[in-house]
Amino acid sequence: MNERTRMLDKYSSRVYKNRKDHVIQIENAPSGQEITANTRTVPGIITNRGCCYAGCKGVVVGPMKDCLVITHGPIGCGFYTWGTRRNKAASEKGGQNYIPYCFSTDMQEPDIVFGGEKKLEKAISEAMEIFKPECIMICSTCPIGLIGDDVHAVARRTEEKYGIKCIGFSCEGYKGVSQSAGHHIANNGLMKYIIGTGDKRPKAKHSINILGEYNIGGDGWEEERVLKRIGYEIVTIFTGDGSYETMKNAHLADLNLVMCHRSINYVAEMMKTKYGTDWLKVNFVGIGATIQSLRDMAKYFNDPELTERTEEVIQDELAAIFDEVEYYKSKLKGKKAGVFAGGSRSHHYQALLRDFGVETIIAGYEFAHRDDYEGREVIPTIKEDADSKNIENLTIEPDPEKYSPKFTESEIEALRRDIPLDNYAGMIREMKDGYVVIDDFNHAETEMLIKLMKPDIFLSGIKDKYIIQKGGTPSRQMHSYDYSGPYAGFKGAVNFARDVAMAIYTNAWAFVVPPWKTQSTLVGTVGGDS
Ligand code: CFM
Ligand code: HCA
Repeated sequence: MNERTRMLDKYSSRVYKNRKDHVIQIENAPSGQEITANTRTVPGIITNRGCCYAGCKGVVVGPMKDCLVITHGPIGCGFYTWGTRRNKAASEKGGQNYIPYCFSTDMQEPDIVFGGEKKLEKAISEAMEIFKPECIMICSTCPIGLIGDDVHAVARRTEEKYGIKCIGFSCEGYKGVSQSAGHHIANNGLMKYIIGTGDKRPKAKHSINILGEYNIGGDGWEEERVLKRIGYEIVTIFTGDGSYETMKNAHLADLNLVMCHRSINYVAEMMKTKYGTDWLKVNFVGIGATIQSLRDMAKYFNDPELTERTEEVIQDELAAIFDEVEYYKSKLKGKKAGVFAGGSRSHHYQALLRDFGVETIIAGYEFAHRDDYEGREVIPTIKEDADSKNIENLTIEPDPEKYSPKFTESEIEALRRDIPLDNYAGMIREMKDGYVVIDDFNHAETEMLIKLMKPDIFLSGIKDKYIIQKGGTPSRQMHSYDYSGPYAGFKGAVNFARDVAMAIYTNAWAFVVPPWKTQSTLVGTVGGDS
């Protein structure tokens, strides 16, 4: 029995039937094994997944700093998405930055009974009075959909009354099966109402947008630092430290870089159709991966001066971190890791771990789709179920005035052979024989896999970090970085290696023996004798 079978063996036949297709153990690598993903979680199983509202508000639209995002719902939902994700944002001179705030209508029982639109309108008028934002976003939570408040009508009335941009998102938590539905709903809103409405052209010779970079722990700033050194102009970032003000002009950039494809591939595809903007898959997590991405970008622009500058910056950045990288390699080489995160990180971080000689023997996603595991080419074979049909798919046509592709179709074909243009590979094909890949992982499976496969470190999130750590395996949060970071780019790689080495070499919990292992904790008598 391999580890996968031993783990699944613990389940009742009903749960086994569901879970068996979500777990694979790699055979004949590089393997094209199929996995089941993006389907409903087994009720009560203690999944790590979040909801549609978390994906829309918490992940995609929340980080836009000059947008005042109101959570229409009970206070817990707003509170949950208030700062915990560590998407950093800096105030522009004279600009607005609402990231430190938490705006909510704080729906109470009478509002649920009698309707919450009035309360929402009152919240908007207070927001206008105090902050005067250029853009308000309204994000719906579960009860809003159930009672039928029309947030889109409120958004229209707000635009008429105050002459600002106001966008409603019907991202009720229960829509779809995870955060992923919320990503799609948010992408649709940005595409419909913001992208393409500005006219500020970039000044530099080569301009880009970064899609799917949320500036967690300052990752986006580290990427920007390197990209600016090379000479790129960044028009806008989707959406970490990003803004409504700059996103309006996104269609005027030369190229879209796609960092987290799971959360933003919809915008990338829609912009390609509407404006002819190409998208290139990049990964700035990992030293080797960052270098590869910078070189792919240079190939796309095919400008000798830019290529030369790219190489200069790479050499300079590598020299600056050389000693520390060598030191941490000596500490980490040969260690084994497990990585469980929501979407693309469980793939991206394998590259960074590999830089330091660490193999990822277990990897799982909370809510990825089959293409994230198996590669984008499987998309046409993915069957749509009722849950995915629930999410609107926009019909996009080329814009009669703004559609301006940079290359001809045959030039694109040639480029595609060389660089990941409108494509991303799946995680499965990069993993070796015997390694385990798991979809919509849960706490029981996490514990079982750790026992069976004994990784030296297990990288995961707040929901399971402490059970892992107290069980004696060091753990670092892959979502929030436990107050550390950045982990992206060259300098970030060193921060990551330091944190991982510290966790492995000071694994205090492994030295603690719980009392129930050495003495009986039962007090009382057996059989009624005293
Ligand atoms: Fe993309 Fe993200 Fe991720 Fe994600 Fe997330 Fe996140 Fe994540 Mo937490 S956008 S899919 S919905 S890389 S919030 S910044 S860390 S689960 S792996
Ligand atoms: C979310 C946000 C989250 C949660 C993190 C975690 C994040 O899914 O709603 O479980 O540790 O990155 O903040 O993914």
